[in-house]
Amino acid sequence: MNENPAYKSGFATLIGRPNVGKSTLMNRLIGQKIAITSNKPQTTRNRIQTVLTLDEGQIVFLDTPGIHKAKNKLGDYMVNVAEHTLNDVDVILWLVEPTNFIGAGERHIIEQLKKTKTPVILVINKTDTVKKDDILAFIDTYRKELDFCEIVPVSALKGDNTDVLIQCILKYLPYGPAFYDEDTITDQPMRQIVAELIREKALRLLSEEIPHGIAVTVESMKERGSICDIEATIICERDSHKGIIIGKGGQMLKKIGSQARPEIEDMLEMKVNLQLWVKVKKDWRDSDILLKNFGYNP
Ligand code: GDP
Ligand code: K
Ligand code: MG
Repeated sequence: MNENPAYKSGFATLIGRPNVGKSTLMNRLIGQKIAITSNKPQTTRNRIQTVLTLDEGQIVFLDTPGIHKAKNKLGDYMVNVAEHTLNDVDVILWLVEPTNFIGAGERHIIEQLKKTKTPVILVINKTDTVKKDDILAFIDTYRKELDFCEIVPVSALKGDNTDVLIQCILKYLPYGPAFYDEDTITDQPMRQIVAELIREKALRLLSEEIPHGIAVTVESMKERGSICDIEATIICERDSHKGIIIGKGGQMLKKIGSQARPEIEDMLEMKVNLQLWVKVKKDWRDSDILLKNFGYNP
């Protein structure tokens, strides 16, 4: 495919407020679940890179943590990653909710986008939740705020119009050979994906009492014949949280494990024996050393 002079390759980043559907869209575009999703903001902490290889070209997607005002060192790191990415990519996909309301979060993003020369595609997501006729008004509202190279309404959840979005992205990529082998889907280490899948289940199952204060580390992954033994630890900030994560008679921890296991099995294509532990590490979100430990390289 690299012989083809019309072949294109480049980088696209997904930005937008927390919960707008960035990870869902990226998973949809590459046709596989790599980035975890949940209805809690700040689900995505690291920069996740995924690859879509087509006959016409190769798109490398960067799913960034949200651009927002930071509250602690982890937040700081997440914001920096997102803002630095804007000038380094070929095209920016700005995802927004299907609404006429432009709030402080959107204003902050508009300010960042005004500073970059990178073309911006406005992606109006979640169109499955609104009437078709209303979408034109949303387009008009946003068009007044910034010069977009394209405006594409989609439903990441249903997959509506995402093929059109892919064609739009390709337009803005430079000609050139593929960066990655055509089988590559992500540069995330396997352990990190496993950790993220567990974190996703924990986020979804635990009540609001434990908002973002958990991390997951995978201590070991060992193949034993046709089974993979995995040991992982959920780290939380308080003793009281530890109790909630474990649950009565260990029920919550069991539930997290039994929801994460089939997805890990799907990804590894083998049976998994998952052992989960819970540990308390106070204030890990403000410690550089602990952040590094969890793979967030500040
Ligand atoms: P992120 O924080 O921007 O990465 O957002 P996520 O991808 O984690 O999605 C946040 C929530 O919005 C999840 O509950 C998704 O299922 C939901 N969501 C994402 N895209 C769509 C969509 O197109 N339609 C609907 N109805 N829900 C969506
Ligand atoms: K989310
Ligand atoms: Mg996300």
